[in-house]
Amino acid sequence: MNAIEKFEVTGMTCNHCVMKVEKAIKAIDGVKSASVDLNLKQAVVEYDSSKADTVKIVSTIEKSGYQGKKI
Ligand code: 9UX
Repeated sequence: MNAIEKFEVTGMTCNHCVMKVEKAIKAIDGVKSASVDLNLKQAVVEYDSSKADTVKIVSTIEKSGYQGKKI
């Protein structure tokens, strides 16, 4: 099934941070799109819920060096 979820992403201070997080999320199998906003501290991710899940997305944000939380 298609899923769209929002995540709070804290710790990003510049647009290069944004690109790092977006690239990491987009590399997850099943992710169709990822849009990260620096000012809103938010990531909106569209994914196939049979392949990816919110835990995987949060752990990927954390591995990129930031703090992620499903909202
Ligand atoms: Mo910008 Mo972000 O120089 O980890 S890339 S602060």
